[in-house]
Amino acid sequence: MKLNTYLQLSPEVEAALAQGKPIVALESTIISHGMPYPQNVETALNCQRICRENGAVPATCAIIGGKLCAGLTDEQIDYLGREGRNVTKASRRDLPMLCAKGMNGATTVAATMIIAAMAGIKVFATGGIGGVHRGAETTMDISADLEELAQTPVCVVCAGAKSILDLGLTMEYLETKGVPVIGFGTDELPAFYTRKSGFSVPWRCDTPEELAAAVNAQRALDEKGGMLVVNPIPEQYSMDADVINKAIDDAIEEANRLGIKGKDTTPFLLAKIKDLTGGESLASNIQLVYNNVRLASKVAAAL
Ligand code: PSU
Ligand code: MN
Repeated sequence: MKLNTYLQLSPEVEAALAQGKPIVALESTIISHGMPYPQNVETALNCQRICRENGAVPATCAIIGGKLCAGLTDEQIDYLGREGRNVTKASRRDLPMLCAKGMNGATTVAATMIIAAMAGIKVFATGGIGGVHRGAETTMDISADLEELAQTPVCVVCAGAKSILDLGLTMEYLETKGVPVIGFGTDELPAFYTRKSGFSVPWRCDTPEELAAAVNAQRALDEKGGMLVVNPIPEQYSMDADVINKAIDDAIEEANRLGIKGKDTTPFLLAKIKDLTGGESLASNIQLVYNNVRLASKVAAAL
């Protein structure tokens, strides 16, 4: 572990690191900006329980009082959930000022990867990653998550990316940046709410052990560089493609009409899609996160 005055490990995470126990990092923007209260807090606490049931110690990450925290108390998770969008959504560019000012922040995939790598945590589970937004050829809206995957040694388990993004351009970007993208039990990029996107992934693994071997090989080959595991939503929770794609198109149209931009785009779209699907998308979202936490825990245990 790289010593850093801003890093703060919970006693449980610190002990797990010292004992070499499997650990899974979890993000917190999904709590504050990705889901409504109280489902966000329930989901975050269930993720921690599912981690433990699968033999891993959960390390939910956030910035609290200017410290980069790995491992939160239930009270801290409840705070992030209740405050919701009032908490700063924190990506890489926000960390210096949040630390310097002693502020709080909910960490995106990028910022959570930074904290995990600092602590020495190799596996991280979430729902969806940020990517190249539709229309990025004019807005240049490309998530810092992609740059982080290129430069920070953490294996991120997600359910693919939502088609609020341009999935084709997102895959191209990951290829350019040299990020291994591995389908779990699939040759196709899952589209978050659905198991298929029409885009193929370069690599496939069918067991957690195979994924662990890939992580170990990557660490032997390179100091830096993350990995993206795309794990399809379980069949029984996947949504009808026409229904979800219509909701996504309508949400994007409204975002454009209201002039929503930058870091507000993803949270706006997520909330709008939930409203438009009458909550069905939230139920799917929660289940796919649990599915990713289960897989990440098994990978961490197999390392
Ligand atoms: N996509 C989702 N759910 C989420 C996010 C993305 O389906 O909660 C969050 C994650 O924290 C991700 C962040 O890292 O949004 C990306 O935001 P941006 O596109 O502004 O980088
Ligand atoms: Mn953006």
